[in-house]
Amino acid sequence: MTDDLDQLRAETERTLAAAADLRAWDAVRVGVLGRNGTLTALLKQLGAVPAGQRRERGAALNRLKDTLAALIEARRAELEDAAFAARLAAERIDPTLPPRPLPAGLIHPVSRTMEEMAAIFGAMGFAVAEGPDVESDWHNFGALNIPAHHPARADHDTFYLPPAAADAPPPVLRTHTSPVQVRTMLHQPPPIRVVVMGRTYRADHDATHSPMFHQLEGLAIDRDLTLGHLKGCLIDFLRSFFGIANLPVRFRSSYFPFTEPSMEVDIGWNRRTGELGGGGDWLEILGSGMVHAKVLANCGIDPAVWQGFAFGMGVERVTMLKHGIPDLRPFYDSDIRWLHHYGTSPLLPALLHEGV
Ligand code: 2NL
Repeated sequence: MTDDLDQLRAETERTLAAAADLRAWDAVRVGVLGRNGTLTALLKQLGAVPAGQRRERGAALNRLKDTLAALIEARRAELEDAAFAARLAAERIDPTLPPRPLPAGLIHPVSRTMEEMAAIFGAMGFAVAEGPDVESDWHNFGALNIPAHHPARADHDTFYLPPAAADAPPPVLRTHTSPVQVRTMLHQPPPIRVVVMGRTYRADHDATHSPMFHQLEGLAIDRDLTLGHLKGCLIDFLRSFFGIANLPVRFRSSYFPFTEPSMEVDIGWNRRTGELGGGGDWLEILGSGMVHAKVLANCGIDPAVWQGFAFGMGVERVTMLKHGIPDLRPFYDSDIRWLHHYGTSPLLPALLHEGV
């Protein structure tokens, strides 16, 4: 009389084994133990069993129910394990693979030069100052002893901007970084030692001039500074910047409206090979001088007590000389091939060009 129970057990084992996923498994579970399940139906029929057999039949059905529940639960664990194993296999990663190369950014040669300049002058005690690109006529020219109609104005090819009022002098794009030194003198009592690096603008565009370029200027003011301090400072800077310990440096008398006396500075090179050093030729590299007494007075500094020196140079120009870059124009072309050639990695230099 237990044939039908053995049969149900065998049938359940077969359908469980055939259930390939948890969906099929659940259908089997409901089909056996659910409200309309096969085992549930047998339990419901228990009342119709003759009284003499009911007890034994009931006990057998309960044992079968426990057995089937255990089989069903075991199959579920099996299917879950299989599903997890399949997921692990599908999502397997190989941690030994090399990383995909990331596109690495590069430092522009102008930025690199300015960082080096800040480091060299920083070691000599100069702070770095910054100021606006749009300046008043007075900060850019007037304070620097370049009044309106002064011939030096013509050299500057100034970009004038719309004036604030009809009778006001138009603001300008700064033609040099000097207005930042002017602002420093106005706002900070001497002694002063600052360098200023940044964008400058002149309405001039050809193979060797860009309407936007970068300058470095320096200013030192103290009670007893002399031309000797100026010379020592600039010789040290040039030899350090170009990395040539015995680089010849020559000071040549010149004229700027904002310095007196004024000197242009030349370094030694070989005109034929372009190599810097003792090549017998001279190359003009920067302008300098003792700050004009009128400029000090314009900026609220008493020229009877304080004096100092100042200098200026073009950042692109010294960068081209240092790294043998032949053409100015690609500096602003944003051509990634040029940057890969002349730029520097912000990461380990050894990893440059390795795509890391
Ligand atoms: C050059 C020449 C120079 C200065 C810049 C300066 C600034 C102040 C006062 C006095 Cl606030 N001088 N700057 C002085 C001499 C030369 O630059 O050839 N630049 C590219």
